[in-house]
Amino acid sequence: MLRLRILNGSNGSLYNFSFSDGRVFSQIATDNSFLESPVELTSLKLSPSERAEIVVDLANDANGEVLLKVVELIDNRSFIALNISVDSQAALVSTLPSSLTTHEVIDINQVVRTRNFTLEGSGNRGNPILTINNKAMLMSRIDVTLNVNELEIWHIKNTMNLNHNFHIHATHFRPYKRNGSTAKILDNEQGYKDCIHLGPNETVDILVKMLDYTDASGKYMYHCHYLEHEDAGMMGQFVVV
Ligand SMILES: [Cu+2]
Repeated sequence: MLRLRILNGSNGSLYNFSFSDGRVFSQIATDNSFLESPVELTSLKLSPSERAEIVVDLANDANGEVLLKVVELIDNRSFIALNISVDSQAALVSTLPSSLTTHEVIDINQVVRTRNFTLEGSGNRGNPILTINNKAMLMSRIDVTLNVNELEIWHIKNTMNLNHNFHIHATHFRPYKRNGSTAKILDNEQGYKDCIHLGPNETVDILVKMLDYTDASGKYMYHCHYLEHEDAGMMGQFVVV
């Protein structure tokens, strides 16, 4: 078995990873934590800055090659990300534990408030203006002040016919709902993350609780992690007090 940590380190590509022979693999961790148990997949979608850890069984590949393939979902390019040469040692079988960790059970009744973050666009292709709550990033402005240890729902709405994601500095969060439904949070998103994908016109609810970093002058960012979008203004700043 081989354990791989995969990062979409691109500026603005939505990547779908799979093995060239379509084999099943197991995702064991998200951006920030183990999943409670391995999730079996044949493909894995990651937007810019999202990470995943996977385990692939190479028991039948001794002295062969296994290719990890990427399809870029926005413009449909594809390429080989990794060419794995398997020796007889790497092909040895080991067993993946069925239980990897236990996540804190979050009591929704403890939610203190819901904040809305609306991702919007105006301008034109040559001069796009991308905003969160109708404001483009401004270094001198603090958009949100959070109280430490308070559980919040952040309701993020993508109003555009375009892919975005939402990344928060200084913390990690738990995905809660997609398009209003807890069931639409995928099995491989059921852990701690710091970036979540929003397809065109999707909404995502996440559970946020700051545990540290209290400093009224210490600014942190939240932003879309598609580079050209954050550059065009889709970013805000928060402090924790
Ligand atoms: Cu974006």
